[in-house]
Amino acid sequence: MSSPTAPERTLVLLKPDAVARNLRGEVLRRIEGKGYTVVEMVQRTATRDELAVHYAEHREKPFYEGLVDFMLSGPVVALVVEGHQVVQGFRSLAGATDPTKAAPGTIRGDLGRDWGNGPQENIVHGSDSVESAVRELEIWFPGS
Ligand code: IDP
Ligand code: MG
Repeated sequence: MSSPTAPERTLVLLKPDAVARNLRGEVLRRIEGKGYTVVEMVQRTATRDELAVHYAEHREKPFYEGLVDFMLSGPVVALVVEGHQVVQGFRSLAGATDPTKAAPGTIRGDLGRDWGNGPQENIVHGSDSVESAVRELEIWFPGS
């Protein structure tokens, strides 16, 4: 028998494409419909400095500059989402990175597409591990 687990928190970002296309409500509906709890939510434009920290693992990738410019192209909505196994659970809701390949039924599969920039505009960010979530939440919601 498995032992009880503590709830987790993850960072979700509604990227500038989701905000520009008025998909906030649709994405929130899926998160809340799944049963997770939105415990913090703010809409604002990111800074280049915080994106450099947030996307540090991608700094050497060929798509890095384009990704940062896209993330600065308009406001994002940052969410703290809570629930048991929410880190993995939200990644599952979000679907594969490339919205062209993401399965129908997922956020990226249903709402995202290629607009000529490859997999860049894919609606949402979700932390990829509990450790990443702790690190990323401190960037977007310091001290919370
Ligand atoms: P993830 O968001 O599914 O964790 P990562 O590999 O961590 O995917 O990439 C971070 C973000 O960088 C993606 O969500 C997407 O917006 C963008 N991205 C990833 N791969 C590419 C690429 O090959 N070209 C353009 N943008 C990319
Ligand atoms: Mg990632």
